[in-house]
Amino acid sequence: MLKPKHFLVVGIVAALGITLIIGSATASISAQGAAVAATMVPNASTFMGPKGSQAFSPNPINVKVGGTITWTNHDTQAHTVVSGTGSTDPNKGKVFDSGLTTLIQPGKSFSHTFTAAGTIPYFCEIHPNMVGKIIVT
Ligand SMILES: [Cu+2]
Repeated sequence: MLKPKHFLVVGIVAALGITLIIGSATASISAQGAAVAATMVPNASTFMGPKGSQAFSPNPINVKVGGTITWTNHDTQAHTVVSGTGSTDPNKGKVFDSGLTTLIQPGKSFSHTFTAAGTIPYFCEIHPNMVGKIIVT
């Protein structure tokens, strides 16, 4: 027969065990990172000047470190997404580049996982008027 003191010890051990299980499950979820959806909007390539910042939606895109953005092309034309401020940016493509040989066709998507905090400008290499910004926190 267990004394009340023993029940207390068993209870504390069980509570610690449950806390550890919940804690490790939470850690594995955050390690996988959040999925963030974005799009190339319909007629995106015709958005010139200031309106070019509406070609990608949402803009800016907010994502946590370890999170993944998936851009889906809702336009009828193929696009790309490449990090940088424009075609002449020496850092163009340093963070990500969907590529000019593997265009993101209408209805298709491209994903990138962000591993460091920062603000990253990006654009479409076919239509440099299409610009956006990613904020990784
Ligand atoms: Cu484009």
